[in-house]
Amino acid sequence: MNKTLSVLIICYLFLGINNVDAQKPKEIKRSSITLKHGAHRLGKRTDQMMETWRNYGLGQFIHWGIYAIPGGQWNKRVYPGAAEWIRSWEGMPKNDYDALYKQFNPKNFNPNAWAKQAKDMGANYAIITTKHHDGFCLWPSKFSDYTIANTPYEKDIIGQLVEAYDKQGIDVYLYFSIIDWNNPGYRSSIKTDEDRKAYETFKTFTENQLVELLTDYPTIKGLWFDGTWDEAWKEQAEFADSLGTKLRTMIPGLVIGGRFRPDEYGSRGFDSNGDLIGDYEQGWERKMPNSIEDVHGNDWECVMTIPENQWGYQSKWEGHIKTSNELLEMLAKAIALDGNFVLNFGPDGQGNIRAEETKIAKEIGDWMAVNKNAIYNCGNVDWEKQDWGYYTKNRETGRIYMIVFNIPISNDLRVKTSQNIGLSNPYLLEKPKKKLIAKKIKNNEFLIQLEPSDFSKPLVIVLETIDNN
Ligand code: H79
Repeated sequence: MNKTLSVLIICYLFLGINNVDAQKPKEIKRSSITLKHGAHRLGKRTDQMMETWRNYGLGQFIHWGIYAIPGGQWNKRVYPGAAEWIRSWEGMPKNDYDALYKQFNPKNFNPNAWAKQAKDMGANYAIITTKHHDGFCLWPSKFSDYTIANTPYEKDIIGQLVEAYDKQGIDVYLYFSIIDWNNPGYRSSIKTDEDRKAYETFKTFTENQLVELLTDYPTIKGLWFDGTWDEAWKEQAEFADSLGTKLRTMIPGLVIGGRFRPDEYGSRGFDSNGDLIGDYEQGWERKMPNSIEDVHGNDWECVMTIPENQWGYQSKWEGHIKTSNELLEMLAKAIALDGNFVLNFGPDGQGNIRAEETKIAKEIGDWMAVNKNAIYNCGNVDWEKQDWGYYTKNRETGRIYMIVFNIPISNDLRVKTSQNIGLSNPYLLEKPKKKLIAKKIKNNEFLIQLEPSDFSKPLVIVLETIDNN
């Protein structure tokens, strides 16, 4: 055999192996590098707690802290970034920011009203900031003076919120920023021995605070980590891994996303073999996957803002403000791609949820009240996507829903089922008695005929399938 031919054959073999790799990425990739602090599990978690998480559908995010006081403005100038980042702006003197807590006294704070609003919107879980990058703690942490206990308000905000959401039957997840601009040991990168020493104290502090949160609020279901992109944190694979293990022992079933810990090469989210670290993919922040291939068979969650990029209270909302119909479309898409959708709210410095947010919550809630069956406990259908919207499928009953956002001028909605799956009796979820016609036009292809009508809200059609296999 000449040299060129053997090179070709070797290349072919490699390509062959790579193709197998593409179909079964995990098993093959697994053996590529041995990692001590990479993924500890391949594939989805199958326990009850994670089943519950998977079926939430819709969640509410709350960003609250002392950044709500300036509300994205200082000395009549508007900070162009995200309001919760205002401390990092040259227009905001650090001393002024760091003194804000002395005036934090949210007179209108009503935890039951927030929880009720989440419930009425149809949220099954809530993610609540305990501490953002500024380091200010909404709970009376023993390990810091920069907490709610030292504000004029004094009372524990997190405790009240956990109680209120628990009462509404909404599962609570605590947001925790690893970045902490207030802690003297915090470093974004470690350059000197002194930095290393300081960072050791910061690690102990971080561990203490997390243990404290799980001890004080034992009903919470998970932790939502943020601010883990620092070089300093990316070097803490061993520490973060053992801390994660410890936290998971404190609350069995605890859900922690892929953003928490790096592997020993500093890879976050996915380890150096490409396997998901943690319980679900946490990278979908203000963006969404486009197809089921983009989520690689993992659990995932999208967290979304109503304006382009404001999480904490920004008194001057600028740019495009999403409508409830746009947000419902994102929700439907998330469910159709096997994820959850979490919508953010940023209450003001007095504890009020702004009117625009309340309006959107109400509009989503009104739609959910009628159509929640197409969202809760639902996931992906492997039928060809059509332009009218999204299919979802109840994981227990197998019932398929069409969530329709675009009605063609013909009023006919095309449905292409999988092999030998027929349709009978489609009906509108909001009017179950009114049957629609599914006209068979080919094998596995139907047109669902709507009557010309003005729909102002996304429409849900329930499909009953007939398995002719
Ligand atoms: O809490 C909300 C945001 O404040 C927070 N996550 C949501 C849930 C968030 N902080 N930053 N980001 C989201 C975007 C990250 C920006 C980064 Fe960078 C770009 C991180 C690293 C490069 C900004 C610029 C921070 C460091 C340099």
